[in-house]
Amino acid sequence: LRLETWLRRSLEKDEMFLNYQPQVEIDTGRLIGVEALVRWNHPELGLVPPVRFIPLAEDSGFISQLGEWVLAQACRQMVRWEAAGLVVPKIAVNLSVRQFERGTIVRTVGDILRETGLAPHRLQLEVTESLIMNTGDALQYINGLHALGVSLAIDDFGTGYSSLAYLKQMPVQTLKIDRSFIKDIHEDANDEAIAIAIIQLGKSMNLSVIAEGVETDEQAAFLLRHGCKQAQGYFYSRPVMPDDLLHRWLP
Ligand code: G
Ligand code: G
Ligand code: MN
Ligand code: NA
Repeated sequence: LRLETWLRRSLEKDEMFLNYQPQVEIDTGRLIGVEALVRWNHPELGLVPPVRFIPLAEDSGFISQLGEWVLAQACRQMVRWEAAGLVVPKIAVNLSVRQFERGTIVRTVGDILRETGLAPHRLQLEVTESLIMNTGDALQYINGLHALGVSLAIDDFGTGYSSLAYLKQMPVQTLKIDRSFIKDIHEDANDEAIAIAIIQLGKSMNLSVIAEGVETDEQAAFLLRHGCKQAQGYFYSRPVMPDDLLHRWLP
């Protein structure tokens, strides 16, 4: 497949880059972190969306290389922002199930933290419910990552099928409410009920909860009213280039 051949060469050709989307504390608007999101700028195709190339990278195994590159790049960027006077409290990086299956994820993350000098508590790894439920040794790897001092978030929470009993054993710190529940939160009573249930679950399990895909003031106000203190979405900022983040958030 042509796209796959191109994808394999994308890193050496320097075609991949990261965007960063702010995560904010709703009531103060304070920057609490960023999520790193990979972008592929292909010379002929232009910007190829991640929904097209991430699954391809996962199927071909290239995701291991790409995932390591993303992690290292994200950690290096944190160090660069700090050198420029902007302390971003934490950076969230998405992990794919295939990066777990190789069994080397704990060592890889440890190596990257050492090489880049980023303090482990400033890195958050995002995993999905399906990654946790479908990886045989998920608990072992998650414990290993936790022991490194990084934090873990469950991405797209509510869309998968995680057993709450299983979740309870995991050293996870954050639930990310999937943006599909936020989108129509004012029109759809089920979405509203689900969002409230996730916020309550987070509270009772002592986890922080962040809402994804917040696009309006009304959505943010709703979340705050129901006890969700953190949000991410176009209402605050799209994913941006590192310098844009610097200029917008430098104190
Ligand atoms: O970035 P976008 O705005 O389009 O993201 C689309 C999807 O691609 C999301 O599900 C996101 O989690 C995923 N994605 C973006 N960057 C990465 C990455 O670095 N690694 C993995 N595994 N997924 C990513
Ligand atoms: O699956 P994951 O949550 O990692 O994916 C993040 C994806 O959500 C990225 O594609 C990002 O560009 C997108 N995104 C972030 N904020 C918003 C938003 O407010 N609205 C919509 N529609 N998408 C968003
Ligand atoms: Mn994510
Ligand atoms: Na998500």
